[in-house]
Amino acid sequence: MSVVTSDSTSSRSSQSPAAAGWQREAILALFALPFNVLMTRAASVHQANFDPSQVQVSTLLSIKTGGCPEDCAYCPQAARYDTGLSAHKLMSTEQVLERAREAKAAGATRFCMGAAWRSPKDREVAKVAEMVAGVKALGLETCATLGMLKPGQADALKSAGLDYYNHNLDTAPEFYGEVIHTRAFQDRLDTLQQVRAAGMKTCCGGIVGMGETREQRAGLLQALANMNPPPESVPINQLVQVPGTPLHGTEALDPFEFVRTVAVARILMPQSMVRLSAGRESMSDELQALCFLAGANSIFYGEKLLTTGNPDVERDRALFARLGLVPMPTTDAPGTAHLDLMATTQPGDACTA
Ligand code: SAM
Ligand code: DTB
Ligand code: SF4
Repeated sequence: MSVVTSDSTSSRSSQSPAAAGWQREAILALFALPFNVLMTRAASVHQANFDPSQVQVSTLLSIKTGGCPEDCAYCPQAARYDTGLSAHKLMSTEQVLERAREAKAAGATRFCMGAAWRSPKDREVAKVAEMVAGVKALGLETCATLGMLKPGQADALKSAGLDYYNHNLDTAPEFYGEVIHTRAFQDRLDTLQQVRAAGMKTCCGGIVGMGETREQRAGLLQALANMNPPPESVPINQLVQVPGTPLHGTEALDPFEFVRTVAVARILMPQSMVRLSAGRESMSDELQALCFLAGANSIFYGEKLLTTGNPDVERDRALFARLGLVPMPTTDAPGTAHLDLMATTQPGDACTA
């Protein structure tokens, strides 16, 4: 019996990106490591860059739901798919602030506002900017995901106090055309460029479990890691399969392959927050624990993502307690976040974003 004592990626050339960035072969070699070797590697990268007991906690709110003209094959909010979703127009600022206050009381430090737009109009950006300013004034970090941005819009959001803009690559450039036809991969890079130019941090990741190959998962991570600089926040979503969307019925991804994807993301982007994002509701506590060990250090917290379910806050509080995890203080005000996720809650005080 042979014993694995080293691996093919331990050479300097493949362990860190060359000037040209991460190469696909080096990333695939990481994916191919024995599971325990990959986990050990990812955990040590995590530990070298973060306190591994800390997990950043964000809450999502859909501020404008459904009726989207795009054709993203995974998305329940695309108007062209019959998913039974009830659409709603842009919420009022006061409604949004009420939800942000609830999120803060439940222990979130970042509040992310999502809108089912292809690209917002300037007057819509002005309304969101008002919400951003109000959420920021509550002492929360702010994030928004509104679709593609036109020149000037990123600046308006930054001026209002937006910390992060979420805009995902979603998948590898070579698989992208099988998932989305109404806008190009390059459009996404262009929006991200505007976000950077406005001085905001980027939250950018993708979805796995859409029928892509391992090579394509590596391609997504390659595109993310080779951004200069890489995104500060990297959401790794597992496809939430919604009846009526074209991807409903896609063969499920092996959970260990999902964990491998998280681990490789951690190794490629050592200083980014890697978010265990959509898909947690269907994951066991044990699987989530493996993802945290692999270097995930951020979650969405609250019973709902945008339109689909997320673990309820009681389950997450219990999970944090079982694993000895604690909420990460915000970078803006270190040490000020006292997120008593383990506290007993009263009915109705949980974030229902
Ligand atoms: N409309 C904007 C856009 O597409 O950029 C913002 C909202 S959109 C719903 C934000 C992200 O949610 C998508 O880029 C995708 O990565 C993720 N998402 C949407 N539906 C999903 C699903 N069923 N499973 C996992 N992630 C999903
Ligand atoms: C991200 O990467 N995942 C979040 C957030 N960014 C906006 C959205 C997940 C959406 C899952 C499907 C839904 O709830 O509609
Ligand atoms: Fe629209 Fe965004 Fe959903 Fe695509 S992912 S259909 S752009 S809401």
